[in-house]
Amino acid sequence: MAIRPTNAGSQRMKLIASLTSPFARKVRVVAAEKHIDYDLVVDIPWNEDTRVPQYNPLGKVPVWVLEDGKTLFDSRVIVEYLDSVSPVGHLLPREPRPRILVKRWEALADGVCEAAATVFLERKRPAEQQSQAWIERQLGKIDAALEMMSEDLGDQEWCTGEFFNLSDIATGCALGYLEFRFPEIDWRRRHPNLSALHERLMQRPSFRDSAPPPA
Ligand code: GSF
Repeated sequence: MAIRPTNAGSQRMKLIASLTSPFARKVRVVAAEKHIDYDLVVDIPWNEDTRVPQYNPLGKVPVWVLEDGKTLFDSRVIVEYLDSVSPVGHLLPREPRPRILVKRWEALADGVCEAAATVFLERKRPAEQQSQAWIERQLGKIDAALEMMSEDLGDQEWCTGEFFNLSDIATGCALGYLEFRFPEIDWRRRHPNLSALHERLMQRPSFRDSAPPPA
């Protein structure tokens, strides 16, 4: 995998991503676990010179560019595609109920990332424009979601039981994002089982290699 500037042309598949996006990290972990080769194009969608809107009209990363130039977004669509094109280590079960339970975990974990990113952005606004009530509302979602994750994980090794899958990847990316942006949220002490899950995940090269860069 090579990190290339945004203007590199290539027939190889590309992932357009920022290195801090938890949604992009989910895609990077999935691609690594599935041994899918691609070029990583780092593009920060908030920068003036971003080219993300040329690939995704919503202006958000991650975007996956296929060999023929077709673009895929958002992260849930991308990871489902990557899982379906490579037979290596399925990350989504085939059976409807187990499959939808994994996607439910993913929705919960992505929801934590959305709420956390909302708080992060709100806090970057001028102090007098920030809404404390809005911030509290989002932090409440994060707390409630962590509570549910911890309860559903229980004393299992992985989120849905004995097999590692997309539910663990999505959850690990959400926990990693909280650790990165909100070190003051004490989820490790409140939910030791989530902390242990995160430690287990960080032993995997896919997680270690995609950790957010030091701030
Ligand atoms: C969320 C992507 C997103 O919010 C997904 O891919 O799963 N549902 C989408 N990306 C953010 C960066 S981050 O918070 O990960 C983004 O690109 N924001 C730019 C913007 O203009 O909103």
